[in-house]
Amino acid sequence: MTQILSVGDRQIDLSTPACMGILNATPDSFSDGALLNDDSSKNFKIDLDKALTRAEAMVKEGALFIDIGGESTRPGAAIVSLQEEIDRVIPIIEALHSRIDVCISVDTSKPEVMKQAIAAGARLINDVRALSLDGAMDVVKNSNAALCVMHMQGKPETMQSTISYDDVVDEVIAFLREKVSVCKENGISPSRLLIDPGFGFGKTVEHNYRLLAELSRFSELQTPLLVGVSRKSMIGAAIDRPVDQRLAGSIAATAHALAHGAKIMRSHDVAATMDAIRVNSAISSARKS
Ligand code: 9MG
Repeated sequence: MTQILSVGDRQIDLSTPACMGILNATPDSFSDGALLNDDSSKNFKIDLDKALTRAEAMVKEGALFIDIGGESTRPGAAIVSLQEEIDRVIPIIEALHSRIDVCISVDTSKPEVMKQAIAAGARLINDVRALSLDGAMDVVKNSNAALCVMHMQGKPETMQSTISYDDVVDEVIAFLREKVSVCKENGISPSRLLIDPGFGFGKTVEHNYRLLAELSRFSELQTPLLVGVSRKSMIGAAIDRPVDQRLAGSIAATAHALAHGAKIMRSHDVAATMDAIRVNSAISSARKS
């Protein structure tokens, strides 16, 4: 499998796994309240300086990617209008692009946001809806941005209420295989693709742990694997701790994911995730060939 990911005009070598730092420009994200300049979500307005300071700190800690999102995809989160999402993410992308040399990822499903984000400097489209909105495929195929294709059963509004699988691992792999194939048919080079099982998206805790336990099976898709488990409820369920006390649990899951093929870890806690990546690399290098 190729370990090189084409991200715009950059070639990223994923033979050593990388960290994607999370920058949520939403009022209801996992503990990102520091980006608000008003403590009521009704008057939510992003503080650009705080967003840039946080992004710069994550890059200093070792993040190769910064994933910027303006729409919360947590179960039951409010729907965000196109203009609202643009107002939340585009100024951050523009400012970050002009200040730091980092791969900017945009977490969006809306084609117009994708288009404006790419024009502003984003080079990776992280679409939890896997290009299912009309026009999304065209935007990606007419760019040189990389694409993360994620599995989700249902929609964020309802995904945790109607969950059903015969075999979650088989079904998630089949879904991703089909999406990768459609992307290739549309002319998107495999070197631009990442796949992601979508932990927490239309899955019970048991489904999430089954996917994690069998993560190495995703290598059959021959496409680099992105994993996001940071602070998620599957971690909380195993350790019975609230979201602000899930670092150790998240790193335990990260270590397992890295040992079983993950190439990019999406995380709120970049420094600790980089430590896990470095220890994983030390173990990999020590293995007898
Ligand atoms: C936006 N977002 C939230 N969780 C995520 C995950 O696990 N993977 C990806 N690709 N995006 C996510």
